Amino acid sequence: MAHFDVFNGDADGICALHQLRLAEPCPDANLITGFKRDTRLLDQITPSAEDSISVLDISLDTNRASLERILASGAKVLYFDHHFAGEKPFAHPSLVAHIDTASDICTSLIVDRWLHGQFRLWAVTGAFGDNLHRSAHIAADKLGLDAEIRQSLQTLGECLNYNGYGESLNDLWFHPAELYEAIRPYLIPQDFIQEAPAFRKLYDGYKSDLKLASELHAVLDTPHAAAFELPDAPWARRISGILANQLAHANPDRAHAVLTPTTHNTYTVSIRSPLNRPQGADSLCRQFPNGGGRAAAAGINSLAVTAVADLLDKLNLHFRPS
Ligand SMILES: [Mn+2]
Repeated sequence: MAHFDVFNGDADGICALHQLRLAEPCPDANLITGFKRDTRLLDQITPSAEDSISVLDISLDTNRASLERILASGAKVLYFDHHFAGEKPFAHPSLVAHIDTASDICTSLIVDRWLHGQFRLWAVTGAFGDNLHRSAHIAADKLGLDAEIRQSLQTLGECLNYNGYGESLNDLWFHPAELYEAIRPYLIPQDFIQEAPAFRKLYDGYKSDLKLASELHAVLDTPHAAAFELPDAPWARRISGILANQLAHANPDRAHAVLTPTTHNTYTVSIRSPLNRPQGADSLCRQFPNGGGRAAAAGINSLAVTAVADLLDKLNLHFRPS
């Protein structure tokens, strides 16, 4: 009888699993995770009928075929998530699913609800990591946390989230399973922050990557839109996911593009609409092959080098105030 814990390797996935395992320890669980964009994790397991699986923070829609296969084997599945779950509802007698796709909810908050707030400090951390600041503060209000603790949980959430970004596991400071295991002994995040060498390493790495990013020159720089091209380096691939958010918060009236080179001679592109006018990122990205996303945050998976000039022109026009 084996148990599998399958979780997204970002802050939300790690903090969701940690809450669940503080409530129901399962020290022998097999950990299945990956870097943040590696979300087809259920493909990796072939359980038998007596086995059980907990799944956290990966889309049911993306994993539907493997979930059907796993349930057909007779295994039991407990599923927590906030990503798109597909047009058709999914039900099976061996599946217990807690899925809520509201825009102000993340998986750590869904698990917090299920556990009646028993380990809420970790839910606050996960919500900050998923960039849900309002929801994180609402949960922090219920605990009566002061500003200093909120700030440290926000920093931890950002550091855990940052560790999930890269083109492959080689870019990361920690394999997400290793990071989860470093967190596992800690009942409260403040102790992890103060005592764990893993936190120190992550925090120092985050600060040093951010400093390198702050030295970049914009390839487009207007009052309403800016674009930055990162070099082909591990630090750049690690910081790419965070950089667009940081830029958006620092310049809330400006749209931002961050271009990250891939090993296939193309760019992955993150677009953020201006925070104060969070519309248009998706419609801009859909003008390019492999482009899509949400109104406030969208991206292009594989932009040809020859299409960069066109993207910068369109970015500038698209967000020009009318
Ligand atoms: Mn999440």
